[in-house]
Amino acid sequence: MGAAMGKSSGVLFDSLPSTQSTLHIVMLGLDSAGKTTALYRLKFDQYLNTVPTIGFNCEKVRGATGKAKGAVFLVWDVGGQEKLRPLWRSYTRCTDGIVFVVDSVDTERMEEAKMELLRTVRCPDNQGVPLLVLANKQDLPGACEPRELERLLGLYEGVGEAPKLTHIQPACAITGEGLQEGFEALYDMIIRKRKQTRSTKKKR
Ligand SMILES: Nc1nc2c(ncn2[C@@H]2O[C@H](COP(=O)(O)OP(=O)(O)OP(=O)(O)O)[C@@H](O)[C@H]2O)c(=O)[nH]1
Ligand SMILES: [Mg+2]
Repeated sequence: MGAAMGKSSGVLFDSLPSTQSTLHIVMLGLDSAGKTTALYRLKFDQYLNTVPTIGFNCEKVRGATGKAKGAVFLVWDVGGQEKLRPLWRSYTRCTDGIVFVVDSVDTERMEEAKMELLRTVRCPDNQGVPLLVLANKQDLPGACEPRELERLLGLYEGVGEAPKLTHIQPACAITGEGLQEGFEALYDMIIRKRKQTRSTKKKR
């Protein structure tokens, strides 16, 4: 997060083609969930030590797998400490997708994570915005499985017949396992949502 990182990201920014539209992604979640670790793993393909984020980090990240290969994501990683959470709303305005990172071993704060997630998805600005839940820290013993997390976070509560634009992905931000898969799923949801929006517009 030091000056060196700012410099190198500047170089990478310049090398991206301008022809492809960039997808805006906001990464949220309680403090210490692993957001910044995930961002740097995706960006630099290595583990980088982090400090708690005050404010935000922002990096351009490229999709590497499946249909998302070559897609460009502008990822905003926002600090998750309680005092910073009121700021989340200003980042989710006009975003293409939300990534909510959960520490899968932090069962004590799962209810708190659920509350913040609900607050986020219920925000009028975020209605229908594709959501990727990263079930992070799967490398640790006792990590909650995605199925269990789905239940604890109430992911599909109140969802009727229609499949919600939500995906849960087990991950380990330290090794990078699951991160690209997660972004691929998010990319798919964003494309699906765009198609839906286009066809409803046509019907009008
Ligand atoms: N074992 C394990 N530790 C992880 C993983 N991801 C992150 N961590 C550790 O969790 C701690 C917090 O990680 P950060 O990426 O700084 O968390 P954050 O979500 O950005 O936190 P804030 O910036 O305060 O919102 C660090 O010590 C990371 O090394 C993971 O997948 N497995
Ligand atoms: Mg951080």
